[in-house]
Amino acid sequence: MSAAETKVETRCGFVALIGAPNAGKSTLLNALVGSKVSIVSRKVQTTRALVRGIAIEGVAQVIFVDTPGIFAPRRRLDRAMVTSAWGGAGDADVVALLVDARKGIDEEVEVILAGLQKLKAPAILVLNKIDTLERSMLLKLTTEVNAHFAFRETFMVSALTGDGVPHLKTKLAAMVPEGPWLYPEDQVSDAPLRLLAAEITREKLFERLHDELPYQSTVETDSWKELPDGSARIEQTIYIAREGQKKIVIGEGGRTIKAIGQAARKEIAGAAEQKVHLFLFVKVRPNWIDDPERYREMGLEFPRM
Ligand SMILES: Nc1nc2c(ncn2[C@@H]2O[C@H](COP(=O)(O)OP(=O)(O)OP(=O)(O)O)[C@@H](O)[C@H]2O)c(=O)[nH]1
Ligand SMILES: [Mg+2]
Repeated sequence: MSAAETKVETRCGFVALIGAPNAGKSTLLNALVGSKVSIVSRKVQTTRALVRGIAIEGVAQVIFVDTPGIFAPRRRLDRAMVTSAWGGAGDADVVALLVDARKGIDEEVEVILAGLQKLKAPAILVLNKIDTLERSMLLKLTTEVNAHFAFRETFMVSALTGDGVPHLKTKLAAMVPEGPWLYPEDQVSDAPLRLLAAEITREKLFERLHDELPYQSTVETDSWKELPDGSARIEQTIYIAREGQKKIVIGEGGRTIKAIGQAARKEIAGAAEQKVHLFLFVKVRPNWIDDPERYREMGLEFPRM
């Protein structure tokens, strides 16, 4: 074969981002992809199902898989989330464990480190949130974590500032196997817009509601109608568990739901690249957390027990 005929081998593969709740997995996914595909909040357990974000790096197409945080599950929903996270890790070509560098190794991280032994894919360590501490602390932490599990490599990043993210992306792109790209070049997410829209509204709920409420609620897009003027009419339902929670979600004079709706509408319009009319409905469903239909909507397997 002459030089002119030399074919460039493309690469394509899945990199799962796993870690304890709040480690910064979704923030890192968005930074790697360069676009917001997964919701983020200051609260734990924000991500509930696998979220794929697609990035191109040289000859490689990398499908980053954001996963729910891994923790000791109590409720049925928790179990479904943790199972989905380990499932995402099990199916990946490379597993990246994110550790909040400020927190270091705690009980949650120890459990994940033990679980890594069962995976076949190569694992790398990503110390995240390096903007929050002295560089000198990082070396000690690297040694400490690697004593629990022999990672292929350790990276230090700030998903928030972007520090170290391009380097990490280049290295991960070289680790995925050779093969044809699975998605069109300009695609950053495989999620349908109606699901992304529900997630955006859920993010606004997580921002504005506190205590148990975010964990006892879920959001679904019921309808999405294209109007003749090019705008979309979207109806969503916020499911909550108790009647008493309704007045908190709605707020005094409807203030809370209005703020949630306004913030969500703006962001959904940006994602859909069209004008959006958003209608939010609040429904009390004491057993939504045990309803298989809600899990299907979220993209989760329904755990029998
Ligand atoms: N200072 C700092 N904060 C960060 C960084 N990365 C993420 N965060 C913050 O950490 C919080 C949690 O971020 P997420 O990306 O939602 O974390 P997650 O791991 O996806 O959390 P779950 O989905 O709940 O498991 C948010 O407030 C982020 O802004 C970082 O590099 N530096
Ligand atoms: Mg997340």
